[in-house]
Amino acid sequence: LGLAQAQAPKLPQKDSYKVGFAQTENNNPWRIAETKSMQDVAKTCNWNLVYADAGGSAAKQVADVENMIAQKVDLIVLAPREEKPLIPAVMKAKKAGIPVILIDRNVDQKVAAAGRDYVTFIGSDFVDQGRRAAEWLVKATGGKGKIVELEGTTGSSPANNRKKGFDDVIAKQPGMKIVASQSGDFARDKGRQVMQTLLQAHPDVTAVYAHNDEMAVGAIAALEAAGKKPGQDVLVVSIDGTKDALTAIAAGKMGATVQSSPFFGPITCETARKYAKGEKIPAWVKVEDKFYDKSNAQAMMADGY
Ligand code: GYE
Repeated sequence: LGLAQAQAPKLPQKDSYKVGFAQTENNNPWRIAETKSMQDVAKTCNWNLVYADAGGSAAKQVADVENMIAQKVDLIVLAPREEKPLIPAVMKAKKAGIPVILIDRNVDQKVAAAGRDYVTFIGSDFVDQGRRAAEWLVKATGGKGKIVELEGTTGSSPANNRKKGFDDVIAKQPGMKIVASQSGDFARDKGRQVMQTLLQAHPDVTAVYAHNDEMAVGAIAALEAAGKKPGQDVLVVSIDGTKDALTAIAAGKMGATVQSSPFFGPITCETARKYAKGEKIPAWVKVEDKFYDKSNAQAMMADGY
């Protein structure tokens, strides 16, 4: 029985690295922008990138990481689809002496720890994103409304925490109620379908909070198909900052979106370099996010992807 290593594996200083990037899925604008950011930085950071797309399957993503371990990469950059199922993959990499940097989504903090099992988590404050979305809605409605919440991928850190941040703010509003909260798996057409179904049970809904822009855009389509005017009859707020969302805000169909940047390439390169030099890396490298509403969506269109 070997003693568990107290610290995450080190990254030696080298001119170039073989880096595995285990992506969750690559079928929407946010993921495509993130993948491109990693591929672009691979050139300037001297990375030979081993890329794998899990296609929306945690089991496939675990196998992808195992493959990278077998290929003896120097570093694994992992965007863990869900909080719990990816932990065994993180532990296997640790056992093989390969450092892991988590980007964009986190793993369960009750089981795995930054600095001990993986180097760090680079990403947004999802609780705060949910809070900011709720605060916008409270202000826009004067604290009134029946809300449908479209949740992200079940068991993922952004879905868990975006729900927490939003629900906590709404719970303090006596005039507001979340009438339904259901997963749309962060996907546009799923969001549309779930919204269509929920509208039948709750035709009097006055607001939609979607955990990402893809589901918000899907919900807008469902609202329009049901003869509602999104942005007027039903306010829509979400998270990400995609081009489609900024366009919907400028057109008055969507109220606001909290940014969640997908551009992890440069910050991941910088963090890996610092780690190789032996610098102390914080447990959480926090990404700061902007906020888009009617006042700036048109002007900030170039931020979109
Ligand atoms: O908001 C969503 C994507 O993990 C932060 O995942 C990311 C989220 C992002 O599918 O659009």
